[in-house]
Amino acid sequence: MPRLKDVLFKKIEEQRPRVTRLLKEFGRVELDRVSIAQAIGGVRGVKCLVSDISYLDPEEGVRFRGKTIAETFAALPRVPGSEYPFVEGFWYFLLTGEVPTMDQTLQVVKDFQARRPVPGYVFEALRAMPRDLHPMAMLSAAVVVMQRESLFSRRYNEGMSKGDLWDPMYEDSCNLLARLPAIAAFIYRLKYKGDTPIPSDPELDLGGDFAHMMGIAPPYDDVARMYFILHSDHESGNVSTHTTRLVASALADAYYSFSAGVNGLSGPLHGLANQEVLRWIQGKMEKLDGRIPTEEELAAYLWETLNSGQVIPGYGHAVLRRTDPRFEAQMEFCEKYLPDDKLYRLVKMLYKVAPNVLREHGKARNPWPNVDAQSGVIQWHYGITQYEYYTVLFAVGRAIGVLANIIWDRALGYPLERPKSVTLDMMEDVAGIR
Ligand code: AMX
Repeated sequence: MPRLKDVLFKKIEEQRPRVTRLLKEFGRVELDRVSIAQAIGGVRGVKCLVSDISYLDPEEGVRFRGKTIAETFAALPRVPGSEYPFVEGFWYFLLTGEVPTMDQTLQVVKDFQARRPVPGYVFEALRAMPRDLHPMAMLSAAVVVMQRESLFSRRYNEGMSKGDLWDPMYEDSCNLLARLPAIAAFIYRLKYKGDTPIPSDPELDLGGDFAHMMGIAPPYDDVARMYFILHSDHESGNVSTHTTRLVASALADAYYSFSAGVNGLSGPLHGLANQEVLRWIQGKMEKLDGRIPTEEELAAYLWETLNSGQVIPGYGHAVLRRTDPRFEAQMEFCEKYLPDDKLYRLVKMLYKVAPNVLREHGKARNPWPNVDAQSGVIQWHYGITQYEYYTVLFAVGRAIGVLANIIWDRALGYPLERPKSVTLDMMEDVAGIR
């Protein structure tokens, strides 16, 4: 049975001539034009990035390698006795575009198990940090400290051909991804459980081992699998993916690049929104001494937040124009496993009330919930009540997508990213007002 790396190389060789032809024969064909509003407005909607890992349709939501979330979950081999697929099989799928068989998946599981041990100095570095440091800062630092292990940097320094760069990028990415769950769980148990790390179980798959190292019983293993897959990729323009690819485009290795992506994810308009959602919801419950508010009370709270100039966390999206299917997938899980959970009932009520309030408010182009609107609720239900930790979970999932992207970036020889900037004077000249 060919290894994942061999299958990937075959795919790379198939794709390379497509890039060469597009560049050579059609390089001057226009994909898009850029307006002043787009230049000032965060490059919204400008088609200028390339990725085959996932695509985000504003009306339909994300497709991983052409498959919707439901199709992805249905197609991939599942962990025996579990309702969700192996994360390792999803990694195979994102990298190659092919749904792996159970045997191919188990081969990756084994490969990842062998890559799993985290160098001891990473844990020592984490222990030396102040315990009240935000866990995202800890994660980012741990990843960059592990840069010492980078094969890509070592082999680049030894001198290697451009066409081979994907190979050590693949090795670094697999090592990093296999180790991230142990690092994330270590941070959790260091910060919130009195420094009581639980060693990895070498027999378990990535999701199962993460639940084990967190010290949380099933079905949290399925929560981990679902959560990591859902958060993996959302095409390439979002801050964490774009940052990782941008940094990697300077031929920085996977450790430097992903650490930078983690920093981007820590912003409240991006990954940190999941901690903000729970903070916001619980703020309301506290005001009501733990009582579930009525719909009217919730609407009034939404207005209070909006009128004080703050955003409603977990609602709106830069690209999506409907309810995020990643929100719906988590809702399905909640309906099955925690339909009576108090916070979940509140999230459901919010889903009923918030879109109308946001529409009436009239600013957000998309009044519907995004992935972050209820992910914290599931984590809270299984005992992770430290909501500042939620974005770390997002980051472990996001690693799958961004690392797949940077392997392909090197495989297809994508160059250093270097968009052009203009001055306000220049824009006024173009607008004819100067
Ligand atoms: N609450 C209040 N106002 C909102 C809003 C929300 N949830 N979503 C958008 N708006 C406002 C914007 O702040 C903007 O106001 P401005 O004109 O005064 O600057 C206006 O509506 C237009 O924004 P937009 O084009 O609809 O969205 P955007 O592309 O500028 O921003 C996003 C997208 C996600 C940053 C924004 O919807 C937001 O701040 N949402 C809340 C935070 C959040 O949930 N982030 C997580 C997103 C998913 C993820 O990356 N994890």
